[in-house]
Amino acid sequence: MAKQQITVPDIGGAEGAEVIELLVAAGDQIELEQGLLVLESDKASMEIPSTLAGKVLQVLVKVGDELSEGHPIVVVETEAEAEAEPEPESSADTAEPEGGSPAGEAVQDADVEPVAAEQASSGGGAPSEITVEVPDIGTDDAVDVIELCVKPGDEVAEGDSLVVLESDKASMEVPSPRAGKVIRMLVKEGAAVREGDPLVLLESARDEPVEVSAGGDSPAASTESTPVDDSVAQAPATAGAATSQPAARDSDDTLVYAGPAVRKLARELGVDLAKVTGSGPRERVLKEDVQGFVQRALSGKAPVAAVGAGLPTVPDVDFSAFGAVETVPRTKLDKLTAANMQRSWLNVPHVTQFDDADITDLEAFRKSMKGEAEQRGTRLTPMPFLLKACATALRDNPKFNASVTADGESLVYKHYVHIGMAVDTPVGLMVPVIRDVDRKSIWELADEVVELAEKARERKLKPAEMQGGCFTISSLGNIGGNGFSPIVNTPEVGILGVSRAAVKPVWDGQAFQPRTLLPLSLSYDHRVINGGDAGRFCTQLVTLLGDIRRLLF
Ligand code: CAO
Repeated sequence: MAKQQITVPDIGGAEGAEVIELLVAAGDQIELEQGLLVLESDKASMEIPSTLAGKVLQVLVKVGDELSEGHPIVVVETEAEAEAEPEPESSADTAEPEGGSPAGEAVQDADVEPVAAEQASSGGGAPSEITVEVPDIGTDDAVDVIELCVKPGDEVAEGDSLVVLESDKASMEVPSPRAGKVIRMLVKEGAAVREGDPLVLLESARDEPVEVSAGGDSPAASTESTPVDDSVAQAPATAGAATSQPAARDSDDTLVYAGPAVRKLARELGVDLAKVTGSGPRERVLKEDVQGFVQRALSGKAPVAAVGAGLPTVPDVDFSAFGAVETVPRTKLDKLTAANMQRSWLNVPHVTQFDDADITDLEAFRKSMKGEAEQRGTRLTPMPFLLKACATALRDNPKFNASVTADGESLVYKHYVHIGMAVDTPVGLMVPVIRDVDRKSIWELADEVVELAEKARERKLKPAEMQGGCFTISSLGNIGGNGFSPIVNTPEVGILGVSRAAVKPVWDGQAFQPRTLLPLSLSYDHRVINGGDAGRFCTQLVTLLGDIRRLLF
């Protein structure tokens, strides 16, 4: 038997993805690939599969925690023999409090091996002295010691906060790398320290090499914050490792506690943080607070001036006055999609151009290839052809493959053609991005359409798989409708809406012919694209889809 720890895998650079659902509990037997928990970031929700089979000894996180790559999730007892030393007295069960640890804390129990990490190689047993130093704090500048959380003689558990440091950008707690006893404090409150400076002399229970900064990210790297709070700092169950809590002045010179990611979100949404009530400890503003503020503003419950000056508010109606109602909280993804739509709608002057493509020949060809598609284990819908046609039109009409800089001064032309595909999922709209569409074959695109749509519906998309799009296709073809005007997925400047193809009579000069027509609606950002550009783009699409041999050129 061996105890092993499973950590958050590469989630495409997402920081502070929130645990929205735990799928296992202590005592559960789990299989390889079995879902452990569901994480939700700004862009996606994703199920994190187990990389081990065995029995769950401990779940180290809880719903609401915000995790990044490398954060420990569960401790699993596996059948395999442990390569590390025999189990010492202090097991994971005693070293870690019940209820798990919050985001930012890396649980480093010596006898629990992170799955991806190398096996420990210590002899263990003998007490030793450790000098805990200032870890990588993401800056060469000195930072202040603003709080000493322990004193000589204190017993500390691994992960307990020893001191709190503060720079002009963030504050961070320095965790104890090991359980032990404080022998001496090597700094005073108010001292200025740099990376590597000694902070605390500890007597550790065991003689092992110690990675002092093992607990967490540097404040510079951390995008989510954990409070610097006495109770939090002292309690191993909730102590953050290297966490940041920038307290910066916002408008009106109000001191606002919020992490960098929260500030970024607030900037993007045009929210004045000083007007947001923080629900975190010490009234720290969380992402949810900003999102809630925007939601309330959009529904008329908060001062709209904060998100869109001069907009009249939509009144809050008590629908229960008219009959039975049920109020269901929206998912985070749902609310973010709403905020993004609103942002695009408010910022981008939209125009939509409509046309029909005659896909009679395309459909005949596509249907003739269905058997071959099946043999290849894929599905050939109109989507791969639409992607290919759009890629050609994007190459030939580079303004559609551009974005406008935030100051409106320049256009950024992209020399790659990555196209997003809107996917309708039970939890909301997701837009995975197919990369280098112009360089892929129809079969390759067909495979990717199937794979990405499936991943989206199973909530397995990584944030990286939804980034970098130049243009989006939103196909409601399998659902129905004659046409719709999609909202541009900013900072992209164009989006193609595709409705249901239907056989219609088309006059050929002598008689009506039954032709399969595919309704297209191209919405574009009129700050960047002129009607003429859009007309040319749309006409080229219609021509390409009308005769797909042209896609060969
Ligand atoms: N006209 C008629 N039939 C169409 C069609 C169209 N425009 N587009 C697809 N179909 C057919 C397909 O050919 C397929 O039938 P066959 O198996 O007989 O060939 C069937 O409809 C189902 O296709 P599909 O939807 O499974 O696959 P797709 O590649 O066409 O689309 C995807 C994939 C992920 C884009 C789609 O499933 C989806 O989720 N669409 C919704 C997008 C959305 O929500 N947009 C709104 C965003 S704004 O709120």
